[in-house]
Amino acid sequence: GAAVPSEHKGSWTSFLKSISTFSGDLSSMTAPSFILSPTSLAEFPSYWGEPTEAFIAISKGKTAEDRALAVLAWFLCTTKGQFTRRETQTGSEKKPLNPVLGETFLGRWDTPQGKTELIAEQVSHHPPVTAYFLHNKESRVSLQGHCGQKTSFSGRSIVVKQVGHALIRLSLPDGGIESYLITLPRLRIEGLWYGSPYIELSDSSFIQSSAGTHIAIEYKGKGYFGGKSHSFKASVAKSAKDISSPDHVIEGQWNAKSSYTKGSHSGKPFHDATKDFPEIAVAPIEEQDTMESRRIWKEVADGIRKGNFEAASAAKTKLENEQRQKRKQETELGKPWQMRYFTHVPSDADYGKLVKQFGGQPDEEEAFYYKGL
Ligand code: HCR
Repeated sequence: GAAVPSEHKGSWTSFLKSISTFSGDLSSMTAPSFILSPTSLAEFPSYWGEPTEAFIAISKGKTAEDRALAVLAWFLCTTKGQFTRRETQTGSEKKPLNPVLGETFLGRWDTPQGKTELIAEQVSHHPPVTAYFLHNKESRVSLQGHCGQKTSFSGRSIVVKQVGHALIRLSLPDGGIESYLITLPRLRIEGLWYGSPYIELSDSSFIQSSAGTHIAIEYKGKGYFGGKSHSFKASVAKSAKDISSPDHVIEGQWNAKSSYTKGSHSGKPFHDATKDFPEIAVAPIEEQDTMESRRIWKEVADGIRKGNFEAASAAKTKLENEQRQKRKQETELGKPWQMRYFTHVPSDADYGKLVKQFGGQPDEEEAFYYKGL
């Protein structure tokens, strides 16, 4: 990776010092300008939709196991964008813009199988929480979820716990609904001391189907499972209690390729994320609503892109003041801000049921349900 440019060495060192004693909300942290991204965190849910064909293919599975494997293949395909896109595009992970309350990100992918639509809304500012809904009507598959982050510092890296979960819902031809709980992996931001941060995944995450199928995914970096970075091992079993003798094991690199290493398909390829997936199509900024992400951040983003950090910072200060003003007014009028597209559910029953099926820790019971259906 690129080393810290000499003119930035001082600011990077003091940034590292400040994060080493920091715990909580990374978004509130002032980072040196060369590490700033012109993209708002509100756009990140679009990574879930980029492997559009794999998302739609979930509905094509004939058996519950086929569908669970399709959910896993789609999930793995999304991780490449989620955790490596900024690094592959710019040489290092970057600090995204912290969305304002009520900021939205809307877009779609058009494919021969119909339109796949994304609706994302920033439902909390401090700490940042983004709620999202992705759906393809024709194939009757949807994804609903939310994500916040808890960060801490450990040794040489920042550890980010993703707070939230995602649920796939699929209408079956017989009228029933199958759901899949997707828990979110833990991230480590590495490479900080070299000034070129990148993401590695650690520990494990799970996919639990309402039909019983349980998938446990273990993540390892360089030096484990075959030595490569971004490695994983997924075990697929009929139910959580059978996970120690899985029907399938799949191993490989989540950002690239994997194959079956145990079970009836052993030796066959599994997922392939080596080609680039199509990015979301978004309305031109002039046609966007005033709360849409790229419209809100236009001046700040232009400043960052052109390296005019004074302009970016002035535009950001203006935006922050406007936001403070809005919140103050709402308090004075006794009219608190309301979500536009989502409803807050303090304890999500679907989540509770699926967590119980695999004996997971029900620590993120809240959910945000899309209002539009
Ligand atoms: C941790 C992170 C902000 C959150 C990003 C999340 C967790 C958001 C939800 C997506 O579905 C998945 C996802 C992917 C990103 O990899 C992750 C970001 C990576 C870095 C960023 C920090 C706030 C930036 C800190 C500044 C650094 C570069 C030192």
